[in-house]
Amino acid sequence: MSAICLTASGSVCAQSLAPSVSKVEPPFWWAGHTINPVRLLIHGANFTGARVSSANPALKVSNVKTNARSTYLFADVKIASTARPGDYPLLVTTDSGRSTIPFHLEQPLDSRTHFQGITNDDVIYLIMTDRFANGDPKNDVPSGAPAAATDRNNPRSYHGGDLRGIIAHLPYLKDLGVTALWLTPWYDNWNGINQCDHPWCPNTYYHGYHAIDYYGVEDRFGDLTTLRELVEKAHALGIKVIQDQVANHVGSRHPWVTDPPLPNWFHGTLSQHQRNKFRNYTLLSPHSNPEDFRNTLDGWFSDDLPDMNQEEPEVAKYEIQNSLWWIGSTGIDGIRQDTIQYMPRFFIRELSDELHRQFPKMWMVGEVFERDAAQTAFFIGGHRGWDGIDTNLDSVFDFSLWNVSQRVFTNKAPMNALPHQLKYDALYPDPLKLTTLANNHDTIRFMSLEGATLEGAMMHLAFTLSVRGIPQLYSGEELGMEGKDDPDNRRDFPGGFPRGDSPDTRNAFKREGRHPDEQRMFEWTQKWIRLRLDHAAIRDGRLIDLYDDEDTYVFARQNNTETIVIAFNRRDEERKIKVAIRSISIRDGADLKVVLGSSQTARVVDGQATLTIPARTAIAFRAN
Ligand SMILES: [Ca+2]
Ligand SMILES: [Ca+2]
Ligand SMILES: [Ca+2]
Repeated sequence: MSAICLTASGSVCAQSLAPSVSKVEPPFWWAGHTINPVRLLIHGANFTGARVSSANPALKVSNVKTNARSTYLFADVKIASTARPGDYPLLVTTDSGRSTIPFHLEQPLDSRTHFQGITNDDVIYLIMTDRFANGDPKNDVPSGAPAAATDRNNPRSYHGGDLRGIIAHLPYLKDLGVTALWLTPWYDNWNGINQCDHPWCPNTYYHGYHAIDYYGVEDRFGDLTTLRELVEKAHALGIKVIQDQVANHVGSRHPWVTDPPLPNWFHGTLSQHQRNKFRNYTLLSPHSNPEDFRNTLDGWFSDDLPDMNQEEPEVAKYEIQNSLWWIGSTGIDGIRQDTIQYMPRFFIRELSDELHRQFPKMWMVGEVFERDAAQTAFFIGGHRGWDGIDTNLDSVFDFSLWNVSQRVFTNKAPMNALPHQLKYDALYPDPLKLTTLANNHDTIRFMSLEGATLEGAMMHLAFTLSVRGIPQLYSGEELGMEGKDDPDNRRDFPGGFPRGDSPDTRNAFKREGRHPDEQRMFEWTQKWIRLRLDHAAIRDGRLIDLYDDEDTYVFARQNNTETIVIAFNRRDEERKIKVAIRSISIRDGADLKVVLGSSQTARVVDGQATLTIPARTAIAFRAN
């Protein structure tokens, strides 16, 4: 935006001296918000000695600060609780002139239909927006972007998927049965083609993890209006939306990198910073030396991911407001917080607390990508760590159980490695709160693991959907899609890209477009989701181990009204397994009837039931 600069006497001032405003963050806020005053970060020029005022008495400005280069202005804006939605421009004045700071207040979204949080009643489905469906070819190559950055034949290029494509396929997701969508970051990323000396270059930021604008929607994906439409239409179908937020770092093309709001905005600079050595254990251990500990917190995730300095209160404030702004302006229900362990624990707590203060049901899951449950447990909320901090974080992904399940169902570990892993639930204040992932966009797809079979993939999925926790699936796994390491694990969803140079020849969003194995996997996924949604015992009941050996695992999910018994057999032949069902208070004469799979009813006799479990499958029984 541009503004005419006038001197105090009313004449047009010299542009080089007068203040000018190019960006206001956040661009709007709400009256009656728990964060009040809101702190604005205003980008522009010539802010030396700036004074900021509001013509409207409903807003009061204080605590104004400029950076040394006079390119950034910080200002607190206190909003009267009675202020109506509308435009509330502020005025920045220096001895050389004045300029307008655009700002407005919005009507808050209805908290009865937005900000619902994620619970054990949900099944989360991860979508990588660029790779799911292209609903709007007009945004495939934004103006000024190199044409070569969009190329479906290059796994590191943009492929054209967008928010409109997700909206178009909401009925598919509803039919599958998932109740929440986690979308990879929709912050605006740089549109160009990145060159570097690493094997992953040239590349683009199609994945969205290199923000250049924390308040912008990626122009290849859509805009804020489309995003709001997506949330509303998803909600209308009973599907929640989870935003992927990245407070740990921004992209190296962010304007802050050459012109930071404060000298300590980042940990280091583009030319002078530590690279993260990923000695992640130092974040957990009480015995770490400060140098290694700080490197893991402050080191850059890669040379093109500048690390935000949350120890600077202005940075922490900016990021917390940004997180709340996205929730308030779109009505989303949850947050997946990227690389959360590389941020100070006090900041995780502050962010969690502020989210819940404004949106009591809000839910945030942190990515602590560790196969060691002690490390993931350290970051979940509900208990204090040795450092005295309770992060109050709602959930973490259960990478350790995911890892064991993949090994078990590709025959690299015995079946009873599952209950042996689950014993570490003792480390969590409430294991039901874990997010149990089947896979994600950073991991090899199940069908591309060594030793993978379709039956193995089916058992892995059934396990993820029936064990304790909030299950999270990755788009494409419901078709048994293949894909090795990044970016191969981010192949396009077949049928999402029906136009362009190399249009899809089939549409796997529809039954007739799926191969027989894909259809088998799809129906299986649908059934296990349905089973979970139909039985509260699977969603939030106790998990009780009933039987385990090398090839078989049987457990119950039990609440006060029902008991569901889930049995896995990975052998090539049917097994008959005697289970001490009395131990879960199921009386003699009761029947264990099959509710998913094919087997026969098992009658409880002398406190025991003999379950018939067919070869290489999972089966679910209901007691009574
Ligand atoms: Ca597109
Ligand atoms: Ca962009
Ligand atoms: Ca960090």
